Amino acid sequence: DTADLKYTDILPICPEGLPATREFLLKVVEILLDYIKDESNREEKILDFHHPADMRSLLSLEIPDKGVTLQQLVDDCAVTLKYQVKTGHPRFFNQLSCGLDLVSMAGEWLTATANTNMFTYEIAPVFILMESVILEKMRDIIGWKDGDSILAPGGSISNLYAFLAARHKMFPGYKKNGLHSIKGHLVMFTSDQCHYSVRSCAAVCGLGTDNCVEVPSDKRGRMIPAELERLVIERKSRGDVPFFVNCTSGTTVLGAFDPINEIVDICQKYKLWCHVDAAWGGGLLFSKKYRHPRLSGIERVDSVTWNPHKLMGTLLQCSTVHFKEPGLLISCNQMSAEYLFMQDKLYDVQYDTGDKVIQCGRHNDIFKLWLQWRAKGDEGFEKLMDRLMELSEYMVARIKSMPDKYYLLLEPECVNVSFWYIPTRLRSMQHSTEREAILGKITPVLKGRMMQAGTLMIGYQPEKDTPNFFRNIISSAAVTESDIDFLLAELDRLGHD
Ligand code: ABU
Repeated sequence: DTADLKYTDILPICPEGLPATREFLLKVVEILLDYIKDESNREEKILDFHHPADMRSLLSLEIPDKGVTLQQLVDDCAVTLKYQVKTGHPRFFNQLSCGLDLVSMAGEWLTATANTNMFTYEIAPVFILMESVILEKMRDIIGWKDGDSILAPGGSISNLYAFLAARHKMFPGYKKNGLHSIKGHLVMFTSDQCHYSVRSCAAVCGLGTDNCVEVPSDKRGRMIPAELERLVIERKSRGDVPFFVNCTSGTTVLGAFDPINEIVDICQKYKLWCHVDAAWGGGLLFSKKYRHPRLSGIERVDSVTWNPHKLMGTLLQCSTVHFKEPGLLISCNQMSAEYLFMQDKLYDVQYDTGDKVIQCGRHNDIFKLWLQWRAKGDEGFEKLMDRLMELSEYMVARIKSMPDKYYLLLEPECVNVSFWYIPTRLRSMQHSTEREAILGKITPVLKGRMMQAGTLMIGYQPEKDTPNFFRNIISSAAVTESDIDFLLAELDRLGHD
């Protein structure tokens, strides 16, 4: 019984502690399994919302002077999950990463148990080889026979790696001489719908956000290539040095795909690096039905960010960045730390991948993806992509069938469905900027009601001149048509007044 036992009674401190260790961990696993059971039960709420001060009073968060018992730790685990938002619930449509892939989760459990660092083959031989195999496969799906890749802690950092490699390619002296090696002001370009991490590259890498030029997008949120060319010419005429274009495949809010081929043509004409941020839309590369035309031309670009933790449902976090040119990552980022990356090791030190990155400690994000991919095969991911898109099309059709209650903002290219719910009192009002302004105020109120009820979660945001609207995401394998029917009926129940 773990009732009176403490951490000193289990491994590794207590050599005879195997039975207590087993009992403690099995109790924790029971709690996790109960959570998984509840999460997949549509009768269960997604969340039990409390404001921060109230939540604080429901929890015992203080760290005591003397450690608590193992039983208390088990209880702590249960309380933690009691108040956690169930992101794997079939009615959680709030973020780009939704759902709980159980094979990937099993991988994460193993990863935690192995508890190793991904910087050297020496201490992570199997995981390093898995990384090599999976990243090569992803490059092959992009359309490259060669190149190099790395897993990074999130899409924003993956985009930063692309920026750094592009600058290194154009100004190899920057690594040693810094700013002095660059004559003129570097300028980068991205659409006004891009993820904010692209602008962040300009801020953290010394360009300044004024030199991250926002290219206008069309009504569906896709970059307008003619505008890109106009802005490149304009900046060149000022004496600036354009060097990097970010093209988004699956924008965060609208799910738009910038036209890659047309953008690559411009990049080649003006000798600019072309990066594709496919953190969100990259999963559609698996789908014969949806890959084209959305991602057509991706094989022509210089680098690609692609996050398996989004559409592919790999557990958070799992982000990858890929380069067409081999050798660039190591050349750009290598610091040759002598205590870690000795060149006279027993094995081929090219497998010490930690010297390709700007961090030192590197979490193992590969095993959960490898295990999940083994389970699904390429075919399983293709089926998942097609199913998520099919469900989104179903939702769009249902919304269109009730024009008095719902207003669809645009035909989506991905699983982002952007819409307003229209309460009864506004249904007879002509759709106009005045009605949009009112709907923009109603949307957060309705979101608040959803969270209080705990039955549904959908994200909302404003976008340029468009006031707040809902952005519904279907990226969980748990979702069915009946959940979409429920979503629409529940919005009507919560918001009809
Ligand atoms: N990195 C983008 C995630 C944003 C979202 O889930 O809405």
